[in-house]
Amino acid sequence: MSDITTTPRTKVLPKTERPRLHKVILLNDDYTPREFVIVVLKAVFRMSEDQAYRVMMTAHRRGACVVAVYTKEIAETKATEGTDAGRSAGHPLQFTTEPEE
Ligand code: TYC
Repeated sequence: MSDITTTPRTKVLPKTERPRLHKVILLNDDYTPREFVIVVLKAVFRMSEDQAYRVMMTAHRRGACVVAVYTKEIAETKATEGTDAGRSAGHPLQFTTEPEE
């Protein structure tokens, strides 16, 4: 008779949830020049002229436009950078963030 005992090994696979993504939203206002909004979108969000123009015009026409989605921390940093760029130039340009559904 063999005296080998086996220990059952259960492999616990941790279920890691993906971090919720957050949207950065560009808000329209009546004062910031269109060209300035495009410059900020290109600089902060690495958009092409074309993409930046479309996003700016969508915000201009509809009041707001989703610019991009990131993890919470990055979304908040980018929104602050964009808003600060406007403030530094004397414009009321605003970016906000909100969690994705
Ligand atoms: N509405 C501004 C204007 O007519 C341009 C503008 C567009 C400002 C989008 C902000 O998010 C914005 N000068």
